[in-house]
Amino acid sequence: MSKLAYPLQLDAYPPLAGVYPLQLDVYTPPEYIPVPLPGPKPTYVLPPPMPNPSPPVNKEFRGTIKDFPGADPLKDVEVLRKAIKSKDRQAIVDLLASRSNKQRLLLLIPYKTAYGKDLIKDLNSELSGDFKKLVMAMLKSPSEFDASEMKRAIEGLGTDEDCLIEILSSRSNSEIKEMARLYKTVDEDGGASESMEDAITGDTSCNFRKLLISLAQGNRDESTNVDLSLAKKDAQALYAAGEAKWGTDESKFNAVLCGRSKNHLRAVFEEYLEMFEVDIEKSIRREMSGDLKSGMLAVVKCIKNTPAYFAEQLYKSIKACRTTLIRVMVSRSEVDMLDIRQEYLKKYHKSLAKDIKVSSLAEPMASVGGQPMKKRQAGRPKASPPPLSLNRTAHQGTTRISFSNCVAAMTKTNRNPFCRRIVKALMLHLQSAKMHARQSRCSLASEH
Ligand SMILES: [Ca+2]
Repeated sequence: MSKLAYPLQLDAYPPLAGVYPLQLDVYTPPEYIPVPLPGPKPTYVLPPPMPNPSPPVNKEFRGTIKDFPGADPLKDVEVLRKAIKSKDRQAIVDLLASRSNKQRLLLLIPYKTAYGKDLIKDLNSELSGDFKKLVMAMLKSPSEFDASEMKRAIEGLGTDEDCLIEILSSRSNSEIKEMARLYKTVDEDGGASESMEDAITGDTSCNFRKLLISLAQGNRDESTNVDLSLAKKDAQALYAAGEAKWGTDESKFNAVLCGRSKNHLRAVFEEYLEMFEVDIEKSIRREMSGDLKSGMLAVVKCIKNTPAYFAEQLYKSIKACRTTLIRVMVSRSEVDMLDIRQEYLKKYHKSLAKDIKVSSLAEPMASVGGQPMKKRQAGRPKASPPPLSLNRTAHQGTTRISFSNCVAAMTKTNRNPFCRRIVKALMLHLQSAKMHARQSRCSLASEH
């Protein structure tokens, strides 16, 4: 025993006959003889030089839903028509969730041409509940959907502040401007519609209103360069307007948080933390309250890390508010759903797809008429639901399954079903090969 103690004394081991010491010089590698390839020698052509040596780098696509390769609108509308007629909801899910927004919108005219009917109206009368809301959302362009969500948030019972905050703090200037343009035209009653700004003004108050109006201008500096000395000055100004002051100067926060570029603000937040040893989010929590606080926090979170903000929105809404769940899934599936999935896993140590699948199958906890929980508490006490016939409950059950399948599908990349079949076949093949290897190993072991 003592011989084997550290430091290891290698000579303490008895030499193995014929093995040690290794005689490396005995080994001679086989001579390498290049085998000439048949056919003429290939010629290499250098790729043409890039037209612009430094084009803006296109950020990699981080959504889950892409254009489905080779989708044929004429065939798609046929599938949809058949599915609507036979009430086959799964076929509707399979088709719509595997097409990009652009491809879905391209179905509207061929459907009308082929059947003389409006696809949206047909689906609207055929579907129900959250599934219907989801499908209706999927058949709007992103800006149209934003405008309709803003309209619902403002004109519905009470105000859905969370929706206003989410949309206005996360969209780009051009997206906000297009949404405001469409807001005026999106009017289901066909009457003249007021501007988005007037609607916000009429429905909100005080500093929260000022924050939303600032954001609704869609006028944020979108340059990418950062001026560090200005960042230091902004950080000092924010501290002076909040923590260092009796009360709070909210207008200073508005001016900086709604006007400056995102890159600049990231530098401001870093400077703020370094100079005053407190996170800007913590200062906002201490200085403000209510909707203003949640609004400012959303702006800061979106600037710091937009996918993380949406992961949090999903986590909060997954059980409580179907409207938010639908909005986030539809509006981010072609933007940054892959990043949102990662942030969700990082933050909550759970899979977003699994969480959505489980919770969307369950009875929604507080989604009544599309209003989040606090609206209902503020309003009349909830009337007890009318007794349901067995038939209706069963119908609601299948609708819920379709809803769940459809939202869950949006968390995954839409692959060609043909590719999926090949992968499945390969997996089966691998499994059987493994099983075969195991069996032969077992039989070998039993022989010995
Ligand atoms: Ca203060």
